[in-house]
Formats: sequence, C-alpha cells, structure tokens
Amino acid sequence: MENREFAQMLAETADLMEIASEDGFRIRSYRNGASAIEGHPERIEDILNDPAGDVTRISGIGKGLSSVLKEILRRGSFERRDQLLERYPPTALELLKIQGLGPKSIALIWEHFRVSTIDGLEQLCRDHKLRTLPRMGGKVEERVLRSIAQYRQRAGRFLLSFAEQTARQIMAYLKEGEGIERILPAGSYRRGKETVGDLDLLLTGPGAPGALDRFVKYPAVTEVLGHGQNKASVRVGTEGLQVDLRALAEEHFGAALQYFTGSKEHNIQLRNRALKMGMTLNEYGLFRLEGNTQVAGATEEGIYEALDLEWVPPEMRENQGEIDLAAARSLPKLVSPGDMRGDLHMHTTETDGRGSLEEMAEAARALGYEYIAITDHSKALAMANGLDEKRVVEFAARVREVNARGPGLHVFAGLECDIRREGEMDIEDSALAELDFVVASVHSYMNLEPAEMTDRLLRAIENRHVRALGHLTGRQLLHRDGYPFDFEKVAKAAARRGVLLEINASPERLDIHAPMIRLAKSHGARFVISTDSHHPKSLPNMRFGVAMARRGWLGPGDIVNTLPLVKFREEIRLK
Ligand code: DGT
Ligand code: CA
Ligand code: CA
Ligand code: ZN
Repeated sequence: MENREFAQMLAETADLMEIASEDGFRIRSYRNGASAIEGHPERIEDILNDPAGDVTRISGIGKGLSSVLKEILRRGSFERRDQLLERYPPTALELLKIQGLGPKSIALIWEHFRVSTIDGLEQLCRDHKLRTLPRMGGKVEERVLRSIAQYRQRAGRFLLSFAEQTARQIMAYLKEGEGIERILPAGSYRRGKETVGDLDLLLTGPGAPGALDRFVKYPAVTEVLGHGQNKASVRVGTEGLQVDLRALAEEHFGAALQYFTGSKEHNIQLRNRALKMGMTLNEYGLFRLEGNTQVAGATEEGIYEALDLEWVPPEMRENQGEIDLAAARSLPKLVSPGDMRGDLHMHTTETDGRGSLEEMAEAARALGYEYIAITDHSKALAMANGLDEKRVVEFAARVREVNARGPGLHVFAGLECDIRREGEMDIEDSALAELDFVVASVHSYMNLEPAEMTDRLLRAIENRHVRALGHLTGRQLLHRDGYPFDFEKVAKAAARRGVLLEINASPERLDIHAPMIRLAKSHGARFVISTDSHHPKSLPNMRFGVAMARRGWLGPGDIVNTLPLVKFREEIRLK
C-alpha cells in the first residue's frame, strides 16, 4: 500500500467526521496524520512491517493513529471509518468537493432528503427544495448549481504531477521488456497542461506486441478497456487514470507523436496548412495528395520542416498563433528547467514547513541553485504559526547567520506576507524593511466582489517592500477556481511598479496559468518561478512551474530567477 493511499483514507475519514460534526481536535489529528504520511520519505507499509519500526516516531502520528494504520494495512479499512460509512454513504464525500457546500449542509441534506449524490443535489436545487432548509435560499441554490457545473468540468481530470508519476512508472515497467526501441508520452501530458484527462503513450520496436500484453498485466491496472493489435487502453490505480498505449512502426512514429501530442486545435490548423500545400497530414505521415507518396512521418521535426515550419515546442501547441510564428521562423526561445538558478518561495519548520532552514538550503544546493529565499508565513496565518514582527526580524537574523556559515548557496531572508482584506500588509513596514524578498499573497476573504479584490491587490502592489505577488489567483486545481478580479489591471500595475508575478510551481496550484502569463508579458510584466515548497522533497517541483512558463511562451529573459546571483541582486534592487 502506498503512503498516498494511507493518507487518503485518513483524510477521507476526517471529511466524514466533519459531516458527522465530530470533535474538531480529532478531525485535525487525522488531517495532520494524513499530511505527515504523504510527506514522509519512507514507505509506511515498510515501517509497519518492520518489527523494529515505529510509526509514532513520525511527527503528527500518535498511538491512536498508529493502531489505525496497522488496521488499515491488515484489512483495508478501520473501525471508525466503517462506522461513519454506515451512517453516511460514501457518495457524500463527493459532495464535499462542491464548492460552497460545507459538511454541516451535507449532513442536513442527507438527514432531510436522504440525498447524497451530485445528481440528487442538482435536482434539489432545480426543484427549489434546498431553500426549504434553514439558512439556505435561492441564492445558495444558484451558487450550488454553478459549483456543480464547475465540478463536472474538473471531474475525471488529474494533476500533471500525478500523470507524470504514473507515466514514469509505466514507461520504466515497459522498458524492462524485450525489443522496445522507444517509448514516449504524447497528449496533454507532453504539452505540460496543468491537468490531464488521460495518458497517451507511444512505443516502437520489434517487441511491441509483447509490450501490449505486458501493459495490460501491469500490476496497478484495475480495468482493461481494450486490447488490440496496435493499441491497448487500461485504467490504473484507485484513482482510475486511463492510459492508452499505441505500438507504431518506425516510419510512422514522428507522425503519430505529432498527431497524438495535439492539441486537436493545433492539429486542425496544421492539417489545413498541409492541404493548402497539396498534402495531407494524418497519424501515419504527411503525404502528397497527388500520387499519395509519403513526404515525412518518421520524425516530428521532418513533418514541421516539410510544412515549412520551425519545430513547435509541445507546450506551445494550443493554436494561439504559434503556427504563424513558426512560419515566420520567429518562435521564442523558451525557458527550460536547466535555466533556473534559484527558488524564491518556500517554508520551513519555523511556520508550517516540514524541513528546517538548513535542510531546505541543503536540498536547494543539491539541485545546483545559486540562491534561495526562505519565505515563511506571516501572523495572519495563525494555524500555520505565522510570524509576527518580532519573529520576522529574529528569523531574518537566523537566516543571515546560516548564510554567513557558507551553506553553498546564498540564502535570502524573505517572507510570504499575507495581504489583508483591504490590501494592507500583515507585517509593519519597519519589519519588512529588514527583509530581502517579500512575496505578498492572499489567503483569506477570497469571496470579495471582483472590484474589491482588484483594489486589494493594487494596494498590495503599492507597498514598496513587496517584490512579488504569490499564487495570484488563489486557484487550487481540481478543487477550487481562482477568485475573480481584473487581472489585466493588476498585471499592468505590477509591471509598472516592478513587482514580479510569481508562477507558483506547486502542482496543486500552478498559478498563474498560460493565458494570464502571456497577457501580463504583453504589458511588460516580469516573472519569478517558485515552488512554494513545504518540504525539501518538493523543491524539484520547479519543473512544473517551468512547464507553465513555457505554456506562457516565456524565455529565460522574462524570469528573474534565471539570473546569476550578482545580477539577480541588482534586478530586485537588494542591498
Ligand atoms: P486530455 O487527455 O483531455 O488531457 O487531452 P489530450 O490533448 O491528451 O486529448 P486526447 O487524449 O483525447 O487525445 C490526444 C491527442 O490526439 C489530442 O491532443 C489530439 C489528438 N486527437 C484526438 N482526437 C482527435 C481528433 O478528433 N482530431 C484531431 N485532429 N486530433 C485528435
Ligand atoms: Ca490525453
Ligand atoms: Ca487519449
Ligand atoms: Zn501562500
């Protein structure tokens, strides 16, 4: 059993406890346990199976949770969970994902109407029955209907990070087979899209038929959707991500890679271009209409070349004007992971991070970075033990001490300062003045009117100590949309004031996204890509932020943390 599965079971139970209005303290202990397990480097299963192992050594896991984990390992569930599932059907958990509907409402809806499914809830709203419950009205019904629509759009999609993990495991498994020449991912995953619907893998080599047989027998497969001569489709894991594998002949490989990478819109444009040039493009190759002779198909580059185009990086293939640029040979040179020289948003054990300052610095050094900024939370985030003015100053001094000892890279003293409701900083200017790098972020009052939210962000930018705006839209992928505000106005103001826009690389956020990045760039904004790490292990998430930047057509010159240390200091005007 994977750590993720243990964690999911605890988190789920915490949700059910919340629906049952159980004690908040116990609920929190389950949630903390879940996040401790998820971030733990060793496998929980191994510790549990080791006679000398002791899971209570993990901070966040006490005696109670320890016996729960043992029970889960033994029989795949535990008593408390079983009891709750007797009271509330498991479909009630899905209702928690509907934005704006809390656990108390879900319990109430169940008790009054015995409704625990999304379809049932939708019907209640349409029949105007929800408003008969206390504290619910027509407005709530409308809001819930909107949330249901949003939820359905998200449902069945998966985080890029999850797709990557699955793709890597399956590709490694397939490579162990005989006669495999090449195996590559295509589809939205190759385009670096923040969420993917399914995984598309392509494979060549004489061992292809055997590989398809092995593929459907992959241990994590839960369902075989199809298994033919050249293609097989399966679902894997409890999450049920679909994976399509196609076996191809070498002479078609480039055409298939191009076709199945998409996007569909990009492909349609490309096919039209081919037609205008007297050719036809499909997944087997590029062919001259006259005589049906193959012009290209073995390589993707060959196809673009034959269409008189520069090769277009997959992240740009969204039909946003990239084909015209490729025809004019003026595609931008995109940033790549190797360009990154620092990471400017991370947390430590001083607030809600799981690594010490030294551990974060060491992990960053191991990645080859030249600098980082430690940006713990400010006091408004009391749950995260955020810093007040006194601790901000003391902690900055500690950061400088560590830096003076020569940890192998430069460590800047920073802060993720909360933007309060009216746009004021959560920390006095006198304390902010002690810092090298202040990231300002919204963590509360996310349901303001758009105009209010815009003013709030504009005011935050006016503070002369603010260097960057963190996770600007507040979205959490597959979970909640960003709050609405006038992004263009804020981006313009940020550009004017030299405030950087953060591209938050945390796979649950990936905030801001490509269309916003391009719009902001057109107004002269500059960017920083940061991981918002709460654990040393999370620092490599930088690659997801880089994918977002590439989807936003950014080059290294647009991103301040590609600069060497000396220039970086100048750029952000640090002393
Ligand atoms: P996803 O899986 O929803 O995140 O998005 P994609 O882009 O991976 O879409 P998917 O898996 O349905 O198909 C993979 C690629 O195959 C897609 O990006 C383009 C190509 N493709 C699929 N269906 C069509 C089609 O009807 N026409 C064209 N031109 N291309 C298609
Ligand atoms: Ca796909
Ligand atoms: Ca597919
Ligand atoms: Zn934050």
